Amino acid sequence: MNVQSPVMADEMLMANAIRVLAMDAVQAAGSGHPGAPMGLADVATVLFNRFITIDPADHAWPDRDRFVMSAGHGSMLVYAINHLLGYDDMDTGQLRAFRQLGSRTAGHPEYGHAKGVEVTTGPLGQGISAAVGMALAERMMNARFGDGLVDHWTYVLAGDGCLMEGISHEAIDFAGHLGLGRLIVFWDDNSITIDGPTGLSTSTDQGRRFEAAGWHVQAVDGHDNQAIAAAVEAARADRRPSMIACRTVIGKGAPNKAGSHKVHGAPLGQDEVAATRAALGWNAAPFEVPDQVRDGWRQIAARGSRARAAWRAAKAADPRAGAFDAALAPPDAAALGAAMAGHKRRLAADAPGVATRKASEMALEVVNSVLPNSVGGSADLTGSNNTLTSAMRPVTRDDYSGDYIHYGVREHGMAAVMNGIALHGGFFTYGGTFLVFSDYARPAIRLSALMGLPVTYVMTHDSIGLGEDGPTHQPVETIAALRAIPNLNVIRPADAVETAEAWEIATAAQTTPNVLCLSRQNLPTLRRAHGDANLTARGAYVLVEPEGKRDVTFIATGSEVEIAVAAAGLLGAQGIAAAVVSAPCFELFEEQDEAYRRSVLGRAPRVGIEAAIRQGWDKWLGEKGRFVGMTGFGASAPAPELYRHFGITAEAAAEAARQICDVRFFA
Ligand SMILES: Cc1ncc(C[n+]2csc(CCOP(=O)(O)OP(=O)(O)O)c2C)c(N)n1
Ligand SMILES: [Mg+2]
Repeated sequence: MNVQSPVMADEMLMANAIRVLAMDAVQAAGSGHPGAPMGLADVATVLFNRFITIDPADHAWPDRDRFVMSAGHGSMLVYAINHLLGYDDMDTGQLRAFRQLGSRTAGHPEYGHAKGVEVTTGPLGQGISAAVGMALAERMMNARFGDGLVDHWTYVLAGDGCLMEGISHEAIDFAGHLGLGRLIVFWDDNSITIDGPTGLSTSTDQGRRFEAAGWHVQAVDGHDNQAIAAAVEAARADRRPSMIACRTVIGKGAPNKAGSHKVHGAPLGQDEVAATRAALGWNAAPFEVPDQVRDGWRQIAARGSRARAAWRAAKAADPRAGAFDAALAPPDAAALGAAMAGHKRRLAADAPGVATRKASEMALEVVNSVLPNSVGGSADLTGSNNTLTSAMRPVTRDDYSGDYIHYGVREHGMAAVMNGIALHGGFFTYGGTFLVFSDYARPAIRLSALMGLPVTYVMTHDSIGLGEDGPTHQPVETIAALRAIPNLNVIRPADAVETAEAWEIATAAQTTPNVLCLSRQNLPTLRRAHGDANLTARGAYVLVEPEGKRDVTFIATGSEVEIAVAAAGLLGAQGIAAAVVSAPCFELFEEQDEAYRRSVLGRAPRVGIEAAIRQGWDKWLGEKGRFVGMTGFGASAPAPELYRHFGITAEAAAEAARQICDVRFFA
């Protein structure tokens, strides 16, 4: 067809603006990925021009559509679009400073840097999976607040790489099962990845793969605007989640390099940039956009602005508006604090001897009774993680008003979906699995931390203390590995009181995810004197202070605090003054002022006790310090036997202390 409609003629220019801005920014930076933005420019232009509802003047407007560039290496697509739409934080200077220190235009889109970036992407597969969480959150909010307040779409651009990554299987499967019809994924079907043609490494029929998971699937020419638009219409009309396979040419517009893996991740070079300009008939200088083209994009923003005004008017008349705003606001810290203080008081009096996973369930009963928007779940270990509280109901494809998510055996998907729920807004979200399987979720946990999302991970069976399931299930290096992730609180409570405090920290979190490491085995309540103050929030505190000067200080976490207390008792009987420090969270302890840290750690030699590897402990132990813990994998046996076998006992800890403290004693 040679005759083009005016819409399509305008759209061609609008798309070419993306192409040129992307190629010029990559050229200026001397690195980056021009191929995907150039190949996806037509799909993105049709999507924005005809469908997407967003308002750059209020980027966080709750009922906006969500746009996720899952193929994060194509970040310039997002920055170019946001520049063209008129986001006030995406001026030409930002495009010129692409990939430079201090710019908002990071190599991969980073949540919180630039407005309109809904999620940090770059690790392939994370975007599409977080988008599933966004689409689920949309339906869950819709079930609570109705079409007048919540009625939006989640659109995803995903590449071959996103669909090859294992996490995409979990997310696609889960979205199909839950019937998330508000989710539309465009697959950038360009048959190219970094190494070359996709035929080097995959033969999957992606359409049939999505269909098998219950999706609506279409295939179009990704440079045929009418076909793309018709496919989006059909996708929106279908009740299932939709995948539109868009056959595209990577680097489309570059006359010599398009269609080759050479445009995936390198500047086109001056000659090819010039040739592309000529081929596209684009005369504007780098980073200049003709007014006519800019106007086309600004009309999209104007449409979004009108939609937002209409939404605000509808909201003003909606009786649920107050509850809606409350759901989006941080949890009511005062109400939670009061409820948790009451809970702690009862615990101190009752002194239950329960596993911290059980104590977690008890604390969650309090949390979930106070927070109307708490949403829990587990990766098929509900009865082990104790994540389901009494009033919770499952979320299903027929009823999104529930608040408990059966994530299935999908740890990685669960973590990414929780990120998406948190990003969407409206819920306090937590999910559980065995601590050792946090490795299966680690890339998404890392993104929770990088994005600063207040997601809570309920990780039970946190050591050899789980016993008979053996070394496959017993974390030894896992806690150290989690502590290595910046901006992540790893909290390992010692008893029911600390567990309650851990939940108080998790619910109050705004920009830090929390991992709760919880025991399978029963533990005594060690904090018997009630105080409202949250001692766990200080990271570490003195649980037992001997009379007079300390000869030695035990520092322990979780289930090993009980052992430390017993060891201190053994030493006390021999006239050695031992203090016990409970250290549920290294990260929070590090944040305390030096005077507090010194007062807790003291001057006496120290012995650390944790049924895990030593890595990460030395900073607390000092030069003379000893460590009682694991040096290799565990074994399959009853837990008490394992503790004896691996020498993590009160006797061993007392012996380690005797070896380093200066007290002379006569046996
Ligand atoms: C988890 C992960 N593994 C590897 C990479 C490195 N990487 C970036 S892009 C890419 C190839 C992606 O191919 P595709 O999605 O088809 O993008 P296209 O080349 O078509 O732009 C790879 C391997 C990554 N970003 N994330
Ligand atoms: Mg590709």
